[in-house]
Amino acid sequence: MTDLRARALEALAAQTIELPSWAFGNSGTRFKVFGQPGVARDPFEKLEDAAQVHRYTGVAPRVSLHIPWDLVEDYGKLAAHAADLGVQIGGINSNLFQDDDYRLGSLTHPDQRVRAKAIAHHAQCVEVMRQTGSTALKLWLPDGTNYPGQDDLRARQDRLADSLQQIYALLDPEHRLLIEYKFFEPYFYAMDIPDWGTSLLHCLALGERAQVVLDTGHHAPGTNIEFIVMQLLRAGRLGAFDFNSRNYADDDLIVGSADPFQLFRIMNEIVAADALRPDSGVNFMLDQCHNIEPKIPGQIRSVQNVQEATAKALLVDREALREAQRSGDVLAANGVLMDAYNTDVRPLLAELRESKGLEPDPYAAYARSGYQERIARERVGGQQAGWGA
Ligand code: PSV
Ligand code: MN
Ligand code: MN
Repeated sequence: MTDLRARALEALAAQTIELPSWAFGNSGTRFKVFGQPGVARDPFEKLEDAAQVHRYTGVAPRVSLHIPWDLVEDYGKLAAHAADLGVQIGGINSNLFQDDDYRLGSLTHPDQRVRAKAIAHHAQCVEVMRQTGSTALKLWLPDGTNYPGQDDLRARQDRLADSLQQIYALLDPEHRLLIEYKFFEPYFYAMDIPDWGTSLLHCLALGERAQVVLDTGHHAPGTNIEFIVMQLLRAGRLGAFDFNSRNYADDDLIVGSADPFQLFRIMNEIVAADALRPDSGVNFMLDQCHNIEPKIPGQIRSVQNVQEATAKALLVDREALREAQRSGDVLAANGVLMDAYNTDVRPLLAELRESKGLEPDPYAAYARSGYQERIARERVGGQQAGWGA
């Protein structure tokens, strides 16, 4: 157990979690956006807020950008600002879902001119990558159809394959293309990349630097997400997570809030495949919007939830598990997992933070810092996150 604990501490010390810039702007549902005092007014301030999360947790050194939500004139300046704050720019997310031209699709659109426009947007994103030092282009395809017969499902896949090939060709050798899937919304009959299988098929056709993004909120209820994690790891194509929690739809709530056991089961597959290593190629990102809860504490809580699930997964006694599995002892095998899941890992994480010179409780440390009161005083007219902006 002491060995396991020591190894867990070592692995946790190397873990990093990427934050989404859009978690720091005002956001809401299609019904209402609740503004919050002190919310970031531009991408520079979003980075400042993200840096607070890193400051108190010590494990969130990267921030994903969303283009055009995070449009600035000088990306070199934005990257330098990040560096000054002790963080760096992570993945660049493209946006194919807020333009009138995309009513019938973007990369799958029947009209070649619309497809060309959507591809050109990715050229712009690659330029942002070059200027910020980002190495991941993340593409979520919002295309789909609402009615049977609306368009030819197969022709849409062929057009998509061609568009993706053109985007892949834009990348520099150190760049990766991360392709996200989602089973519904904004279209409700057939999404063009509804599932991991479709995403994987496109990635396999493109080449080794194309990988799948698994957003935990993008599956039907009851889906065994850890099975998908295992399968993508097996294929060497799990590029990243978009972590969030889902009760009903694409809820984008704090990861691990509804089902911490699911998060543990996911992290268990990650640890079992030795994919927690910083060089494993799997990027652990958050994709969340904090609608009613304060943004920075919301992200701190999310980071802590991922850390707790990871710590529990690291405490699984793999030897005992293998032995129970080998001997066909169903309940003992399950018991090994449950023992780890039921461990209170908060003292272990407090120890980890103290070893890094951090306060043991990042949430309380941030609350005491006075930062929230300062931004509420100084920032007027906070920015709305992308949705509905
Ligand atoms: C789509 O639902 C998605 O999960 C994609 O990752 C988008 O980029 C993100 O949400 C925006 O919040
Ligand atoms: Mn996502
Ligand atoms: Mn989503």
